[in-house]
Amino acid sequence: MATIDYDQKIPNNVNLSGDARLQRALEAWQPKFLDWWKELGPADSGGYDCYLRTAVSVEPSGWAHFDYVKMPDYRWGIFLAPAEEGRLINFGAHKGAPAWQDVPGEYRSELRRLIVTQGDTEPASVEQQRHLGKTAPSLYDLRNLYQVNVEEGRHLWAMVYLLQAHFGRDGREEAEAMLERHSGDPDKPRILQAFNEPIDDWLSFHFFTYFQDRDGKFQLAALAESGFDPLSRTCRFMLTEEAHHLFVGESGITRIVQRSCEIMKENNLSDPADVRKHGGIDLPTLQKWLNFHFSICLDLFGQELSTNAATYYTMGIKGRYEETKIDDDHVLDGASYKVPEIQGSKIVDVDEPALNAINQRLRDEYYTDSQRGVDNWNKMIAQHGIGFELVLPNRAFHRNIGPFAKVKASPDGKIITEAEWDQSQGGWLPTPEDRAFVESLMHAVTEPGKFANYIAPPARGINRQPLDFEYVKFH
Ligand code: BYC
Ligand code: FE
Ligand code: FE
Repeated sequence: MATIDYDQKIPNNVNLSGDARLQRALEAWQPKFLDWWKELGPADSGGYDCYLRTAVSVEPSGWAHFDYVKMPDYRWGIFLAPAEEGRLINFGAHKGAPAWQDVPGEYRSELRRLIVTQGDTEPASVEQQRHLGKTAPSLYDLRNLYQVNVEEGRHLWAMVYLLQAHFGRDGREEAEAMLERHSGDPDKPRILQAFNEPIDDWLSFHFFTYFQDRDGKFQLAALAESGFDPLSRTCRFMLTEEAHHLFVGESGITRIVQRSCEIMKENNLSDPADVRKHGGIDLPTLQKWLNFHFSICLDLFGQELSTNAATYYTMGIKGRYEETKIDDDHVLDGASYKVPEIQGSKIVDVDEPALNAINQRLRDEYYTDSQRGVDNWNKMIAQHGIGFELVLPNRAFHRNIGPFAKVKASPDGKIITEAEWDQSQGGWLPTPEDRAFVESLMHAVTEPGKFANYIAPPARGINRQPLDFEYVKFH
């Protein structure tokens, strides 16, 4: 079960050759995927040899193989985590029953909707990041970008497999539609708003992989609890790949913070304008990017009170984060959870039925997890003797979904007027001038072992290779 068959057109550990109809359907979709990759995947990357990891097994020990791969020749495949014998549905109305191996007919449309929403984000992120390869701050970073991109492509395969294997004709139609919606397309945008924002500079990329891939971690973890076993197994394997994406984001921001601090110390600077003159990204600018990316990601958890989420939970198709480690009845009858509400000019936490607060609970857990990296960045700033702290903005700041979408709030959580917002937002979110400045720093560095001035080298290379390893070979 654990070995992956690479002799097939589509590498897989799901015995695809044993299901001719499904194999045909997926092999018919494959060239469409490749056309999409060539058109909307990483720009101008065709023909580069890139030092990438490919999954060769789904065992936690040693599943990755590293080698040079030409970008469009990456072997996108279908990999499920090993089945757990006797796995049960662990929450909701069917708690205690055996996990479903087939789609339960009465929950078909809800399950399809979750899989489609999850699948849609994967190619969206590749589209958002498609121009970054031209301005990578090093070969090491370029390789990490491409690694993330090919794995997001594989995550699309993961969801398309579920659609084609379990949803018949509408599954095939949804698989086509995944390649028809495009990030930022005014007529056919991606489903979730944060996936329609362009990611055109490397500060945005690192915040994206820190914050937006972290939404991926929490959503995939909630789907990994699903009573629909194929979805659970798919998500469990995706999470092992996701860990690297989060590493790229966290270490990327750490390196940018480090470099900004070094520039300040070496030149005895305190004025952000001077940091910019020395080619560094000043800390207040980092804070604006943080405010933007974190706030749009809070929206990805849906409404604070959601009957959709309650329904998914009771059906047993989407659970909570680490559902089985939670000490309660896993049915949530009569249970309550604190949910923020706007009362006049104040934000108050009120008790609401826990079932309706499933999205809010996941957002709270995301908030706590996001804080960890911020604390580490602040430690680094303090170690340089600099008096500045990065902070996560309040959950009410710059929201587009839920009750906070109707009001304006400052990053510290005060409800303010439209006029106050108009006056202050330039100090909180990236302005066109800020974006132009950050873009002015974006130049490709292609000499092995060299890094752009605004970002420190990483602590170590990839797969124990040295920092001056030729991670990407151009031809
Ligand atoms: N934008 O009841 P609610 C990843 C809609 S990231 C636009 O709260 P629900 C990745 C909503 O559809 C992980 N619309 O909704 C990361 C609903 O519409 P209807 C992606 C939104 O369903 C980086 C209405 O508002 N995976 O993998 O409970 C790189 C009411 O809202 C938004 C998933 O998201 C929004 N932000 O919650 C690559 C998991 N939010 O019914 C990849 C699957 C809500 O009124 N998705 N709406 O027409 C879900 O579980 C749910 O769809 C959501 C929304 C949690 C997203
Ligand atoms: Fe993904
Ligand atoms: Fe990811």
